[in-house]
Amino acid sequence: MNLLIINPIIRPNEKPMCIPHGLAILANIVRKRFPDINITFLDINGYRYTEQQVKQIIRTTDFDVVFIGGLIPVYKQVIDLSEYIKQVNPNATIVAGGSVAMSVPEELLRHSKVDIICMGEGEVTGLEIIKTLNNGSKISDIDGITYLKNNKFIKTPTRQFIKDLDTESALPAYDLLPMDIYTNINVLGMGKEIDFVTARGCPYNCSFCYQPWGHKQRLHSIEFMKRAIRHLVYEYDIDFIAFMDDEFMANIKRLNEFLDIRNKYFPDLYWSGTGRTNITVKHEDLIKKCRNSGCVDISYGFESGSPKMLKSMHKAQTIEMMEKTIQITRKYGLPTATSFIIGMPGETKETCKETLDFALRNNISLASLMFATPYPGTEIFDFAVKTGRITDVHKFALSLKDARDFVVNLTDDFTDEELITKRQEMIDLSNENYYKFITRDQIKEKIKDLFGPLMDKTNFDDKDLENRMKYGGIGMF
Ligand code: B12
Ligand code: SF4
Repeated sequence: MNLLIINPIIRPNEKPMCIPHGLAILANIVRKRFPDINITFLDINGYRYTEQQVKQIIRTTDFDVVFIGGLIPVYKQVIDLSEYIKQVNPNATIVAGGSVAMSVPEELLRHSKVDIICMGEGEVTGLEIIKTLNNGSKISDIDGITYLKNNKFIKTPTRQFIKDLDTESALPAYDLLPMDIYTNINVLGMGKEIDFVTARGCPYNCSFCYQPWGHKQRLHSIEFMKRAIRHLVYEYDIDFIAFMDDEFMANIKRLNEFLDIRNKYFPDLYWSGTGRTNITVKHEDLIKKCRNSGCVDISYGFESGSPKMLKSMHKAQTIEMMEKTIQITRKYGLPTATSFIIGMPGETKETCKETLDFALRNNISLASLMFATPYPGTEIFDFAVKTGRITDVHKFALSLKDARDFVVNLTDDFTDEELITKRQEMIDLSNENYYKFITRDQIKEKIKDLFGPLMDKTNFDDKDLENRMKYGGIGMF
């Protein structure tokens, strides 16, 4: 059997930034379990192939099964690619997974030539699909999938989450990816950098977040992390890892263990992670330890400066926690990488003013102010459907891009134009204030201080600095 795995383009206007973890993990698992299967990994995102190049590769590749996946903004690409694949090879079976498929399964099946959707984690389901297609047995026996039969949706029983990520999942098949491209990003960190995911599931329940992996966090063990980091450092010369977990800091014990192995075995490794204010305010000692253990950035979803909005998002965080987090962050010379949302249900001019006042009071930038976007599978998506703001899910999915792009107005207090103008005004006013307190040279000094000797290895220039400041993250202190 020949398997073609396709990774569509994410954020076409930026350099490819993130490893396609889901698809590359599946590639590794399939080849371990079925060594005879010939795998072609078509990484459109990594190589940024043109449409013509993609078509040519598809035409000239032998395949019986196609695995395709990604985030919801690749919805249109999945539809278009599936059409083309079936033109070239009508007998191929197309299997889609990831949030683009499992958050809108019925729409995708109806509007594309996708045959099967994997409704959850792909490690076990993906293998079962391959096995079933290989030996010609019935797909109806596979748990965790959805498909169309005689124009009716069939949803097989839900598959349980895998229990042990270490043994039931795997590292991505890095050797099938253009690692030179992925490790030369220079947006998140410095030197040769890569992103990595060490957990699934999140204990929280924010109304704008799509959380298919449940509320119990499942973690890779520290031994797995050690092996993975060793592989990345020795095989790919990695200097910097961005931990993209939903909540990298949620498990204090594992975080401590990670800091210990970093200091013992990888003292030259720099890293960034995702944090949460309720944890930071209780564990200042840990933030200090992070800073002394190669951490250059802990990013926080602040979301709003209005207590009312925080409550309605179920953020489980208070304004006091956010302010204390900024103090702690500054105390240890870390950047104030905080993201905000404008336009949630219930947002008013008054709540926007509270957010702006929060930013001005704390001298932070609102560079990462996103539009509330009801991604399918979230609580605010249900709200948008219920209130008639989304009437055609397929059309809506086609329109989805980045959360910096406005798609639908969830407020009653703003017109679309007012909301778009308000966002820009808040970004501009907060930046105007922020740059009164810090100069570009001071920012550069702080970055130098964070990255130490790694700075000398890279060509850090003004363009690089501008880019980092524009998108928030490492560049705002
Ligand atoms: C890293 C990341 C990114 C990266 C890109 C990742 C990539 N693949 O290239 C970047 C930073 C670019 C990004 C951007 C965005 N992201 Co993002 N991102 C993530 C994050 C944190 C990790 C993704 C990951 O690697 N997971 C680990 C792997 C192992 O999981 P997986 O990909 O889902 O794969 C598993 C299964 O889904 C399945 N599977 C996947 N594909 C396939 C295919 C087949 C055939 C099969 C059988 C199975 C299968 O098997 C895999 C193993 O179990 C997730 C949150 C999360 N925890 O997943 C959000 C997440 C995917 N992102 C999300 C969103 C909303 C966005 C943005 C739209 C947000 C924004 N601010 O604009 C943008 C998209 C911008 C754009 N224009 O496209 C949402 C998705 C919502 C949705 N309904 O699609 C998530 C779930 C965050 C959240 N909790 O809300 N993101
Ligand atoms: S936004 Fe972050 S904390 Fe909230 S549910 Fe999603 S992953 Fe968890």
